Amino acid sequence: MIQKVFFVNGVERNIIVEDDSTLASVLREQLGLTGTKIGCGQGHCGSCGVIIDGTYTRSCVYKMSRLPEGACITTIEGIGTPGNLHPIQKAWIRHGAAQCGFCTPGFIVSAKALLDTNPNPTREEVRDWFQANRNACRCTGYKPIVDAVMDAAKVLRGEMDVKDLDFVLPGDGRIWGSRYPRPTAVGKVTGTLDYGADLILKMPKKTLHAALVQAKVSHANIKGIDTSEAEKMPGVYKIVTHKDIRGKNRITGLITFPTNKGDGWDRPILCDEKIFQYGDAVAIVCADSYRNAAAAAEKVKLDLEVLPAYMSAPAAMAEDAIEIHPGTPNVYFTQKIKKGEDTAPIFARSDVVTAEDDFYVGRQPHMPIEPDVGFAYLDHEGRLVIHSKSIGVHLHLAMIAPGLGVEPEKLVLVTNPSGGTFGYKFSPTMEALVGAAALATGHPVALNYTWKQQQQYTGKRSPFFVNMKFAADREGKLLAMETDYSVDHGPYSEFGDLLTLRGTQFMGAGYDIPNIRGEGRTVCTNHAWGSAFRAYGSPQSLFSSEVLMDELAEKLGMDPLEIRLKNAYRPGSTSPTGQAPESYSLPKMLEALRPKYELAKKRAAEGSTARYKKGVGLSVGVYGCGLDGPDGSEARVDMNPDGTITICTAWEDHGQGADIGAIGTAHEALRPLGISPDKLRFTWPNTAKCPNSGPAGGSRSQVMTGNAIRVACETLLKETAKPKSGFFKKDGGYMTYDELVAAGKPTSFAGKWSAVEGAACDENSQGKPFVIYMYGVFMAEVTVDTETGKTAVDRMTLMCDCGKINNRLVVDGQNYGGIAQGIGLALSEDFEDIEKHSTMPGAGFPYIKDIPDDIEVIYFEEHRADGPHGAAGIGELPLTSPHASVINGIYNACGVRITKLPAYPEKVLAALKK
Ligand code: MCN
Ligand code: FES
Ligand code: FES
Repeated sequence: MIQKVFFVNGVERNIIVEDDSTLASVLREQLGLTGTKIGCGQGHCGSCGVIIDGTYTRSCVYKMSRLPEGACITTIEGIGTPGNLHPIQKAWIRHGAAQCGFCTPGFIVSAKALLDTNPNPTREEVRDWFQANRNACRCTGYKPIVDAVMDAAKVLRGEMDVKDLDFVLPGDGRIWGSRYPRPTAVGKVTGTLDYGADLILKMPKKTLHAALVQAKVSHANIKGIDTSEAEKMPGVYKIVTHKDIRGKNRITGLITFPTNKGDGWDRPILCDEKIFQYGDAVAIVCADSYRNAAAAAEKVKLDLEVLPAYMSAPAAMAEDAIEIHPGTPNVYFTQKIKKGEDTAPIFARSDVVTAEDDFYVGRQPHMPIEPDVGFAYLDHEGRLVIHSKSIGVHLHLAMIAPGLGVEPEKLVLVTNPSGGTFGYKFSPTMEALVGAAALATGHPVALNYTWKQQQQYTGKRSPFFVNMKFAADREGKLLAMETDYSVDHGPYSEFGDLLTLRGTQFMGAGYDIPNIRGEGRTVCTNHAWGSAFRAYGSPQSLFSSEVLMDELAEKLGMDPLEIRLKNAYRPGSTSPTGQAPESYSLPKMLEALRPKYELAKKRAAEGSTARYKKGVGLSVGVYGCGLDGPDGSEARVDMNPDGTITICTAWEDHGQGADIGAIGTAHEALRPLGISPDKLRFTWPNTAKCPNSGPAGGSRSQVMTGNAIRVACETLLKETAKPKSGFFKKDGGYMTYDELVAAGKPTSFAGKWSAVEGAACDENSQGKPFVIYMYGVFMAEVTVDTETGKTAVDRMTLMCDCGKINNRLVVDGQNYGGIAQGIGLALSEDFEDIEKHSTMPGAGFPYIKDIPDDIEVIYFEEHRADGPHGAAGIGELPLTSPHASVINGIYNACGVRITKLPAYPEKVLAALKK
């Protein structure tokens, strides 16, 4: 133990700390300053940033033993408070620089340290600073963060009035389509919003802390689990194994297609008979502290019979491969596509031009800065309540209740403020684990993954191995497409069939291709399980068709823009699923891009040198908003006695902006009331309190839940309208809460909406799976260093049609952040090597200097008849195909066609040498 005297935010602290404790743990656990977040815990992300005696420091790797006597520490709490925001915090809000907000306190502290030493930085100096200090953000694409720092610096230098950072409500009081800040922004920029790990520190003392016993092999039979030594370790309360689980001990994906050869009950909560992938949980040690739990977990002995591990789809498909789930073939689902005429005779014709290639998009990791976290307890009504980062509370309740052996009405799921998920939380992760532990111990149980566990034991993007062929006439009109692909979905089948269907829905999307034949298959492997990842299936599908499009253009001697323009959806076109598009924005966007594209090509030609080759690449992006078929949602609006209105939904917030999504949509629908937006409240999802709004996946919420909110608000207006009165039949206004109560009328109004035109795809992938789509055209400008093979993306342009925009800050932010993830997917991100790819730098996390500061987004707000106030979705559009534009740019720059991602420098260099 060491006694330490130091100052935090000007207050003297005199405390005793453990010899090896870090500053971050002392601030959070001993001083209760939870504004300082812990993301990676390894010095790679900067979310734990503080200032020590004027120096910006990552507190998670700073040992207390090093702290000088009397040191002065500034944390986010010392920079500004909700009632007294610092200009940097105000600038963050103004620019929408906090999405999930988990990185925000660290960034703001870092920006303060920068501006204290350099009050007048250039944008590049700001970027250099964040790069050097490893401030990482997964949501924003960094541009809004630099915008915020530049504005804050101006205010601090006295060149801008701090009031200019405030949002000013327009004269008509309307916030729809504006840059109104999201309601959670103040909590995020001040570090006062509690995320899962913060809530754990504020739990009652009897809370147990869990550590997982995990497999260190990828495939094995379990012959024994010996917990005897571990049970004797200090602080251990109970070690939970499969024997303690009351129910089926399986998580189900719920909807398994009838032609799926598995039954969907293949994912254990705690492994009983087999290990299916590295990191699989076998036991949960529950102890008085995480440290004791983790030490005891090391002592649990597993007796395993190691089996051959099939780490890719081709390996698991080999003749001699054993069944990973005995009784179910490793290839457990097949999806065909059949549109128009047979394609074989078309490809055989002598007057057609064809292109064919093989493509691979790999196991992109989601890499939220906040690792997975949650807790469970039995509440005063005897219900099991589980708090997590779930982005589908009602869905997950149904997926885990039978496995736990809990009646659905005795189970409650709640979403905590979340530091990003990007889709990995479409699958339950630790919910059933903490649930089982709470049931087995009768205590609240908390589980906070390390960042390594986040990488190794949550789902990943499923790799697609694709072969694709195009046939076109000599003028470049597409005549036919053939596809053949295998999806490596890891060991667990949940949503694997659906993902495979996405392949047939989005390969070739954006173009009118009259004749298509193809087949995709879902393959069970022993690598990381496949979960949803932003744009779900389309980055794999569109990478193939968008790179092949360039190959076809080259064979035809056509420009990549012209061939896209020739084939883009127009009235009379149909999508690969035979559906008529609901918006024909693609040709407009391509036309509008043309002058920018010509300029970009000119810049590339003029900027290239013998060593540095510049190029321009294009891609088209399309994705649906919703779950297949007639998706729908539910919402409720509650009038409150104090004149506020609560928009009650289970719209889960990953960080994308469910709060402002709900409020912006409701405010527009309630405009006749003349209510000011600060009188509208939103809800955190809770299955016991909120209607079933469905999961926040598939970019569906603005459309589905937005419509349910609109309907609920319209019902409120109808039910509360006072009769028109007087000679001119003037509007009588609307009843207040008190008036409704006095009249014995309800004060809550339900709204339900479903997409009646939707029709799920048939066995040939034909149907109308989504009523609304998002459309975009990406242009990447890249530089390839021909000596190292390294690619830099200099500039990105996106032409974007997401319908009418609810909130511009949000939509811009979604686009910048998604594009940044696309650049990562193209150049660096992977989770193939389980050890090497378990850290942020190891997995190729894009830091600020990997992402261009120059990102331009141009909107084509085509009104959607089925969208609330004309909106489509946006969340996933920016990650549909930006990576394809980067790869096409590399070819344009130096003649290297990378078809298997990521385009690591050594891969580009090897191809250059060839
Ligand atoms: N929006 C808008 N105007 C439109 C369309 C949408 O202002 N015309 C706003 C919405 O109000 C909402 C946001 O944009 O705040 C996204 O809306 P939508 O496209 O409906 O998507 P969801 O709310 O269903 O969010 C999910 C989507 C998905 S599927 C993933 S994955 C994803 C994403 O959003 N993960 C994210 N964006 C993310 N952003 C962050 N920061 N973190 C994640 O984990
Ligand atoms: Fe400290 Fe990531 S750098 S938590
Ligand atoms: Fe930066 Fe989410 S806002 S990680």
